[in-house]
Amino acid sequence: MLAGATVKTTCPYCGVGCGVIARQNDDGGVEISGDPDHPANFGRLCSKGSALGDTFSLDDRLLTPRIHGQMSDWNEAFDRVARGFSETVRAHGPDSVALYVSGQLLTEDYYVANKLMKGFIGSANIDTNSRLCMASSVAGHKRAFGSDTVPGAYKDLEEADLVVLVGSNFAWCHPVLFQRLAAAKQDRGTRVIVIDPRETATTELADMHLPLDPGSDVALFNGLLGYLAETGAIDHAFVSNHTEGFDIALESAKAMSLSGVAEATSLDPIRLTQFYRAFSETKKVVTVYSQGVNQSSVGTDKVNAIINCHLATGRIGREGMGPFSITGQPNAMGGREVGGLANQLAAHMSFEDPDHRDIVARFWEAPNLAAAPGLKAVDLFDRVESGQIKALWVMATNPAASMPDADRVSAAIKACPFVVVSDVTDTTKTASLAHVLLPAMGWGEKDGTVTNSERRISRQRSFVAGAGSSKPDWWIISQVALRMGFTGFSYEKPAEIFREHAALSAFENDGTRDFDLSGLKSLSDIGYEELTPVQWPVSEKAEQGTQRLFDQGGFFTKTKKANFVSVVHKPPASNTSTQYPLVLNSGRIRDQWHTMTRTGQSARLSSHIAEPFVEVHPDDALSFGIAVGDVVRVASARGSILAKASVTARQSRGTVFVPIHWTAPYAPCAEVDALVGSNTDPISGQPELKYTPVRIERAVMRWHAFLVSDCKPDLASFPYWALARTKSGWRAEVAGDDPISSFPEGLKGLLSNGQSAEVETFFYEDGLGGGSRMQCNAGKLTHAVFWSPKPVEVARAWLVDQLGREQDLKSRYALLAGRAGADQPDKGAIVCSCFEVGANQITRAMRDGADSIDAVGVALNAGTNCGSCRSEIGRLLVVTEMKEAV
Ligand SMILES: Nc1nc2c(c(=O)[nH]1)N[C@H]1C(S)=C(S)[C@@H](COP(=O)(O)OP(=O)(O)OC[C@H]3O[C@@H](n4cnc5c(=O)[nH]c(N)nc54)[C@H](O)[C@@H]3O)O[C@H]1N2
Ligand SMILES: Nc1nc2c(c(=O)[nH]1)N[C@H]1C(S)=C(S)[C@@H](COP(=O)(O)OP(=O)(O)OC[C@H]3O[C@@H](n4cnc5c(=O)[nH]c(N)nc54)[C@H](O)[C@@H]3O)O[C@H]1N2
Ligand code: SF4
Ligand SMILES: [Mo]
Repeated sequence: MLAGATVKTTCPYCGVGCGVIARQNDDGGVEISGDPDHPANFGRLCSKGSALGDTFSLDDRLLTPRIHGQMSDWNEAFDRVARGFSETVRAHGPDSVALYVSGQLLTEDYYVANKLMKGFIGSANIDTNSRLCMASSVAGHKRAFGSDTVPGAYKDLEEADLVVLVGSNFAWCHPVLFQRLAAAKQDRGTRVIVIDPRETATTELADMHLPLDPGSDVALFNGLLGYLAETGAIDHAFVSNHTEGFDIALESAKAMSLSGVAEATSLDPIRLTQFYRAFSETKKVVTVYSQGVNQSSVGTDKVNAIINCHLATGRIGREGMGPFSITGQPNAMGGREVGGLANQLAAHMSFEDPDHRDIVARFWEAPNLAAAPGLKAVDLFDRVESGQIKALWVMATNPAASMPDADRVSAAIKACPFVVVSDVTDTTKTASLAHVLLPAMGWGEKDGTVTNSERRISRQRSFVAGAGSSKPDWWIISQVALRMGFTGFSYEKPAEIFREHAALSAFENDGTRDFDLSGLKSLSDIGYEELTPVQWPVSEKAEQGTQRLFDQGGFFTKTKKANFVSVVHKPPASNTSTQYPLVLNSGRIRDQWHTMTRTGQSARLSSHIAEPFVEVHPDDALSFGIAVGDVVRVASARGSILAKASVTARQSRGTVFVPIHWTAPYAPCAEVDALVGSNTDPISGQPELKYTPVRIERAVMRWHAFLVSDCKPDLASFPYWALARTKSGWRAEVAGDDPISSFPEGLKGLLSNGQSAEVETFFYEDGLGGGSRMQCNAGKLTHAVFWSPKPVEVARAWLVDQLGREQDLKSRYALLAGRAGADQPDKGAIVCSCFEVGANQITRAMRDGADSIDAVGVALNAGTNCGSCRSEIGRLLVVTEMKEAV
């Protein structure tokens, strides 16, 4: 791309699928802005999207193929992979090999992977991290609609009068949609109800928050169905014309009385009735749901309990109405379209239907189409462990860290005779276990399509050359397929693959299958290049795509009617006990993405929350002897982790929350999936990632330290450490359990020996076992270490800013004390990562009269770019007002 040139593409993070414009700077960097024409975001971006330009560093990139850790080339790597897979299949049959892929692949990559495995190798042992993410929604959709169809569109969130968010931290996980909802609320007074066991940034927008007991959503929505029937809110015409099974579903819903629901959910019956009334009386309701629903041993039932209420009221596929499963990854939806899940065939066809198997086999000219569904993720890794799967290829996901029972999964991968990993980096735990490591092109380099939560297909376009010898995933898979001797993989460009995918969706379809891209099957190369975002189905009847489905019925069951599914409340698969009395919930934070391979590269994004934490209710903190800032050991029947205590009444009593992001290489001690067990939903196979019985205790640490350094410190020897990038180096939190009398022995290696005349070291000890030590080179700060027997209290954001700066005598005193002088007040923890505005600055502005989120924006710019921090600013406003009222 030439300086000044722009390319339109899409964001590689969440399932909102925002349009992005990448512009080449004169200095070789890339400037990112929101695409005003993209219908997902109309120009908006969240903090992660805005910081995409920070993630092009080659620091951690995998640049060449590696075999057993040695640099290699593509020719040798392809031979190895093709031979490894062919020989295993020959000796042990097709089911002895497996692919584990990801919603972060493009549709074209995904299509080829699925075709290779199901059509040519002849096994359906290809599953995806979407099993951990969307599988319950897929299963719930298929039970209700006969197809995996999301009926509505984003616009519905703006046209609804009530939006119910169930198990979704919308503000942090789908920030641009959250902003669209917040704007609609301001414009038309949309009511927002949040159903989540804990208070989150999302509950800031809510008119009502129902902190139900974890796992009790089926009881809540069954109660709603009963209430709708009692209050005459049923749309009898819709129910009788377009659905089946209403009476039985209603009967099982009514089996639990209102007081029974109140008991099962621990919600106040008055609040319950208020929610039910709001739902019953409001026609335009959208119910958005995500991982608090899906990641459960009753996830599929939760999905159907929600859909039942929308079918009963006929509120589906109409303006401002519908159940809305929001996807997590950028291409979770595309993966479902190509049949990336082990129990699906391509193009939304199913193994159970012999005609579908026949259609796919003829279309692909597949010699060996898999006859039955393959293994779902948890079972798949069990078979790796038991040795039945002997060759495994992992693409664009990090199962050694993100699967439940991660340590077991990791040991299983380690023991697997042949492991191939395709990734953009070699720093992940899974990559470290690969025999053959293949460098894939990443975002900005690769080219293809993705589908977002509202079925909208958009192009991801390349605008920089691939780093090193990296190649697109579709090409890597095709080359291996060709070397395994299969025909049908001579693709030269993604457009060809897309046309084939579209043609398969249209093949002998005639309106019998929801997924239909017949209108795109003859797209020219130029048409593909210029493709503008479009919602499927795209057919002759709907050339411009389809915004909504099912308002007039037309479901994809045999009878064309939707099914009510009768569901009953069941408690989660595991129980708390005296040994493990608390429930561990896990999820996301605003500025990190999964195992941090991309977002961890950005200093801006790392400034929001820089270490792993465990959120504990104050009463639980008291009974388990935990104070803010303690290092806490969280232990389950599977293992234990360490994280910093965050004590807050936003967490409900009896539950704790740990974010999923910290794993190797940023904080290996805090990998939450080391704790989570592998219970799954019996229908979808999705693991119960939100409900693990645990206990917590204060981990005895003899000292704590905070440090900033201009080079990456090696902290591997400490029991607790968390590393984060800063603008001019690194920051870290460390704790040790060895006794110390002064500067912790293990940290000494961080400071250079001071050989050079330019290096000066200065230090301070407080006589109580704490102190600080600094180093400057040529007058500029290169290292600062603070230690103390207690959690270290210093002005972290300010210290991070001092790194690399010239220090005079006066500032050195301030540095040693870890406190900014009065002339340079400490910003406090960063809230707005776009303008690097901290909590202290915001509260000061509030005391000086800024009395609204917008007024804070005027004073400090905070919240005026991407807006992702607006709910946290709102929260500070409440806290500040409360303090002032006291
Ligand atoms: N910043 C950021 N955004 C992301 C991602 C990221 O890594 N970082 N990842 C993306 C991906 S892949 C996904 S899947 C999505 C996930 O998006 P979300 O599903 O919104 O995120 P989570 O934090 O996993 O969980 C959502 C909420 O479910 C609640 N919950 C737990 N148990 C229950 C329950 O029993 N009932 C109910 N009703 N709620 C419960 C949790 O308290 C939590 O607040 O986010 C996407 N967006
Ligand atoms: N306890 C608990 N566990 C969870 C969850 C939870 O809420 N709680 N959530 C689950 C969910 S919903 C999800 S989606 C998963 C996410 O878990 P993972 O999929 O394991 O997470 P990522 O860190 O995003 O892994 C993606 C990998 O793909 C690489 N990559 C990026 N782009 C490309 C590319 O173009 N090609 C290739 N080949 N590689 C690429 C990245 O470097 C990274 O290593 O975690 C699941 N695990
Ligand atoms: S909401 Fe943020 S992370 Fe999600 S697609 Fe849009 S810019 Fe990317
Ligand atoms: Mo996900």
